[in-house]
Amino acid sequence: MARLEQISRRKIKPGEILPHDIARLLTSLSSEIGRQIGLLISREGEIYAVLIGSNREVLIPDLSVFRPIKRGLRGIRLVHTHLKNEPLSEEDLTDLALLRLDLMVAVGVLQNGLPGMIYIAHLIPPNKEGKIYQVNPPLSIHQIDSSAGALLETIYAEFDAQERTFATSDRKERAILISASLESRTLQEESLEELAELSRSAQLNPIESVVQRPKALHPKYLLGAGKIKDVVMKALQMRADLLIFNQSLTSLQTKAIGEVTEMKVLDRTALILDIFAQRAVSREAQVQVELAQLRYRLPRLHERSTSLSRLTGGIGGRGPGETRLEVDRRRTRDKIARLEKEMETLSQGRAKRRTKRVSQQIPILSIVGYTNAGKSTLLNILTKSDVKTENLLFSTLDTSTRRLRFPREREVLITDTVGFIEAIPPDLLDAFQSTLDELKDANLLIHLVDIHSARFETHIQAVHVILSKLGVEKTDRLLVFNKVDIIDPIRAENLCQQYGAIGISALNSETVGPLLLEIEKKVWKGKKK
Ligand SMILES: Nc1nc2c(ncn2[C@@H]2O[C@H](COP(=O)(O)OP(=O)(O)OP(=O)(O)O)[C@@H](O)[C@H]2O)c(=O)[nH]1
Ligand SMILES: [Mg+2]
Repeated sequence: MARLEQISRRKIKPGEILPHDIARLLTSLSSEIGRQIGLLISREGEIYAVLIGSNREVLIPDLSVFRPIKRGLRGIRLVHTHLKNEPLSEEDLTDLALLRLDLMVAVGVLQNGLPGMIYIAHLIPPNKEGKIYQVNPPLSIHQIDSSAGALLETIYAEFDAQERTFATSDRKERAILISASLESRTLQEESLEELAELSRSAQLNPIESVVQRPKALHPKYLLGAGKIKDVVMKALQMRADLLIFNQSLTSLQTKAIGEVTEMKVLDRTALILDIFAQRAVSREAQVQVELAQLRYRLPRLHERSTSLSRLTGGIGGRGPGETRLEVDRRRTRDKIARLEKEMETLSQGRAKRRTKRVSQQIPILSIVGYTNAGKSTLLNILTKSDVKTENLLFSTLDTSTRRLRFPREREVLITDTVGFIEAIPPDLLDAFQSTLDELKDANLLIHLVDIHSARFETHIQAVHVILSKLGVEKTDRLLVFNKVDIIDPIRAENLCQQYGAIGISALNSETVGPLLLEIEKKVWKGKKK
């Protein structure tokens, strides 16, 4: 024991991996007591802890006092003995990766208690091959001075350089997107592309996608346990801040995944709600979004534990509801009741406006469609307005109504509203009921489709499903294919013919002539004035 204490007071020169005399002390002691001995050594050469393990492993204490894990390396290395002079084990390498150690070193113990081979592995910065660490060829104790010292320098330099680019490149939270489902890989990948769009719309930076198609979904983590470990390693290596699942997670799953990964965990619904919370401007939109958020959280409240308290602001904790995470179910229910009342008052105003509009007997057109189809752009070009348009999902939450004049003193009201999405969260649809009720007044629905999207057919289907849910499936409809300017003109023509659609580019007023004629035909059904 005295000899151990003697070690712990030693200082190691920075850049030196392990002095010979310490190596010899470690191996002789280890062989005497028949247990592994480990040293945690800081980048500065300080011995932070001496660890005594079993004959097969040493347990590493909490290292959180060292650099935060988000930085490339933790600034500490583990040197430990291997009683059978065996190479680094799978667990050694996992520890290296999960704890972001500077180095993992095993010193083999020979039968006579002298040092055998030295096994060294280290992490490597993110690379195309997705390699996480490098296991070096074993060295003898005599080789360790010359080659090994330089190794540390190189590793530090590489990671420091990388850190500088990370620090300056972007401050958006970095997300790993995950899909685990029994659906085909292709379908999952396509759907993940939309999740990437959603996360960009939420001001996040999607940096990586993980797809798994297991035989059966893991009840606790959705992903298999091995895959979860891969995800954590990837997340650490790529400095990800959060995981976003494309599938709905139960409250227990969110909690379990949060605990094993020590990361923020969101599912698609939470992400969509977050985008809505960021975008809501009018009081009505704010109330609707908050209602949806509270209803989503209500069944999850009893599960609140460390995984949720780790949501320190930022995504998922944003929006008008964030402090509400603190309140219990009853208070949440009270709040829901209060908001529902407020919503009622707000909808009364809306209802009055609606009645007035309907009584004016001006035909009403509604532009409906998948989010980002170009609905607001179309409204703008038809009515020379300036509703905000953006290449982001869900840029519009509030309904706008404008007058559109036709020749012969005819006019219609045309409205643009919130976009639709596949598998729209039911809480959201419920909450937006009063906004979407306006669709019931429409004499004609213009179903606008972004024909440039590879998934336009899925989009069309999703819109049909939602229109039926809203009970307006019987309203007259015009199918309009938008963004024909960015696809091959022949393909555009063929698709329009195949689907009986009108092709336009909402960016170019010269292309909307046929649409206007068709609207006139449909609305006035050949009535002459
Ligand atoms: N190339 C091209 N881009 C278009 C066309 N129409 C709209 N866009 C672009 O598509 C993006 C989305 O347009 P918006 O009008 O905001 O779409 P939206 O349907 O209102 O979307 P949400 O309100 O988010 O549901 C914007 O970047 C537009 O500039 C078009 O005909 N051609
Ligand atoms: Mg819009």
